[in-house]
Amino acid sequence: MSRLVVVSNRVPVPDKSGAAPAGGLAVALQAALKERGGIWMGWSGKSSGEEEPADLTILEQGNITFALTDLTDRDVDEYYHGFANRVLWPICHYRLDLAEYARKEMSGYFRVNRFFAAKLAPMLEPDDIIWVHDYHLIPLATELRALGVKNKIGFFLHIPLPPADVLFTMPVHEEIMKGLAEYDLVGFQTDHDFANFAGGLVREGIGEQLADGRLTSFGRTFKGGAYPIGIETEAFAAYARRAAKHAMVAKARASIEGRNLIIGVDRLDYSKGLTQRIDAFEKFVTANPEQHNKVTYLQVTPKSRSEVPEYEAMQRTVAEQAGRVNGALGTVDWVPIRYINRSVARPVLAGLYRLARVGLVTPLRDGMNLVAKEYVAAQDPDDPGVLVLSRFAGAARELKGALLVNPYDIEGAANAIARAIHMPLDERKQRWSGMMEHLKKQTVQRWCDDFLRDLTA
Ligand code: ADQ
Repeated sequence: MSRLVVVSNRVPVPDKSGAAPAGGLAVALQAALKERGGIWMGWSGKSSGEEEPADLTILEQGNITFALTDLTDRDVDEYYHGFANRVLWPICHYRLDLAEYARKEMSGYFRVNRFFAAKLAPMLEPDDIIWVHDYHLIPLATELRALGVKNKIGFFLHIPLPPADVLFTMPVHEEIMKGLAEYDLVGFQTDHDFANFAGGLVREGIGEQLADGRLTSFGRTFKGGAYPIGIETEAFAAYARRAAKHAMVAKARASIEGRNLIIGVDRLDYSKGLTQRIDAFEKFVTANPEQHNKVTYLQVTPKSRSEVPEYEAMQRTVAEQAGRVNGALGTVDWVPIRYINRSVARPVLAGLYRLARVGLVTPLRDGMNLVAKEYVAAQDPDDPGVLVLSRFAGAARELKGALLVNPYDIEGAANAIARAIHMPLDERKQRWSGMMEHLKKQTVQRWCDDFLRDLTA
């Protein structure tokens, strides 16, 4: 079996005991690496200041080599904070208004990809299979090919791919499309994202789809398709079953005092629709006065990317909004919204999901959204909660038992919360069991196997 080489911006390095870090993606990819042996390469998260970074840091763990590189301050600024997070992220989440193009950041992005390729190429063996992850590294195959690498290279995009009219507002869109065409397999979260990619090639007259489904563009013929990412369903469900014993979960249960719990769990990011979600919750409470003091909305939101100005501003906006709603609706014995800015261990998270009658997952746009899947997996089969899910999350293509909402439609979302709170047990069970069956089949392991099978075929 060929070795596997995974490349991603950040690398989940195992701790000293060898345990994989929490998170299904890390677990699944490490399992694939363990089976085949191989390398996981990426940025260490550290800066080397102004100096060119020294050699790669190499950590060996059984048959897996973790290879980490530092980046200079300028690289971090231009490649990571700059082009990846202030151009590609907003554009791919349909936020043209937030994209900031600076020539130097674009060139920094391509420069760092060239640097990654130069570090990786000497470690490769001729029949290694290379799997590149996410929007930070789109041009990596181009750079590896330029160095003479002939291996099979696959790419998976974890975030959405917008239609041509949005994507092509980006000045370097042609390099990005060409970059994707250098792979042997390009995977997306949903059929919509794949259709946007294939459609974009055709629309611009730079490619076409062949009768067998493959694509041709920029002189290359390659495969593409939808590979919806999953979670470790059984493991997550087991966490949730055991979670009641967890002190923190028991405390949470006691503190909601028999009220219905509504839960939201998201990184602090404008794509997650937090302000619209708080508006919808407020609308739900004001339109249903009998719910006063009967519900608690817990929003668990660790800060992310605080170095990017939009994120810093959002931290203030969301906190102020939650405070305002609590001030307006709360009483001496009831705080309607609990807003927490911290990470929670996975077993605790599973327990909180299970306590919640409603899972509110209402991103304005999301590649997949694993929280939606985790919420479903964590439910008690005898008394499952209801998932209220944005139609603009990739997960909406799969989770047919959810109440689908348009997160921009505040009244519609408020009505869905009310419907979820009042939903009879039979309907809750029926909606939940179909979704759970699906999640037991479409696990993160299956995602990994399907992608690697198609890449190596
Ligand atoms: P994200 O945008 O990070 O991922 P998501 O898919 O929801 O979004 O994954 C977040 C993960 O972080 C979940 O596993 C969740 O449990 C965890 N998490 C969130 N808040 C947490 C908290 N407070 N404490 C602990 N854990 C927390 C990107 C794309 C998604 C895509 C994934 C995977 O934006 O669309 O689903 O990659 O491909």
